[in-house]
Amino acid sequence: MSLTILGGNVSPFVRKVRVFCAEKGIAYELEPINPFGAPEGFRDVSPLGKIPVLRDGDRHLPDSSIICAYLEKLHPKTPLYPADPWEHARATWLEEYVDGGVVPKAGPNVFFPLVLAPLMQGKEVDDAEPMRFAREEMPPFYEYLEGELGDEEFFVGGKLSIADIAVASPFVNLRHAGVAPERARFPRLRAFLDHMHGRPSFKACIEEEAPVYGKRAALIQD
Ligand SMILES: N[C@@H](CCC(=O)N[C@@H](CS)C(=O)NCC(=O)O)C(=O)O
Repeated sequence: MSLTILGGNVSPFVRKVRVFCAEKGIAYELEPINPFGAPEGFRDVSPLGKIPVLRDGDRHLPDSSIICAYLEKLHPKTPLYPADPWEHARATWLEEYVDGGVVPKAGPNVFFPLVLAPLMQGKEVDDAEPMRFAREEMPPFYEYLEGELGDEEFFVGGKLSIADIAVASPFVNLRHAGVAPERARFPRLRAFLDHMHGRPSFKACIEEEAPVYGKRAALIQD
């Protein structure tokens, strides 16, 4: 059955599903949908009006976390959820921490004003407040993630899981905005992000998005 992901490529939730598919070797098509100007009838397939939505044949499934969990069952090869119950719970908690905690702060306060607003309005915006937010309000999230990662290469169970993909995805949006956790203060998280964003799964997304959204990435300092 053919799979289609409905959603715009710069959404961290859409990217999470795309990277998940790439890591598992699942083929899909991307059907661009802007949730803020969605076609009529979009709420029939996405009752909350959000992206992504997965189309599997003639059925539709919303929500990146639900979609990834479904795809894991559908394609159990190359598992991306830990088998151990505690590790599974920890991986899905980290996914929720980022989806429900980091993205709602970083999206509207950093990524939107620095990247999307200028594109939509066609003019430069004052970056003082979004950069203050990034400097002062984001580090508690980095601190928690740095602690959870510890000295490991991956967040859970010593191998790639949904936790790593979920954590790394919104940091692509921050990167587009010219923001990254300070390397001296968060060395392990920063090394993790370098490694994740260099994987072919993330790299393909970043290279696709960068020409439109990534102009500020060069501003990132260590
Ligand atoms: N929990 C959802 C969140 C999806 C979400 O918030 N997507 C944003 C785009 S990044 C959206 O569609 N926003 C439109 C809206 O809130 O109306 C998921 O994991 O898929």
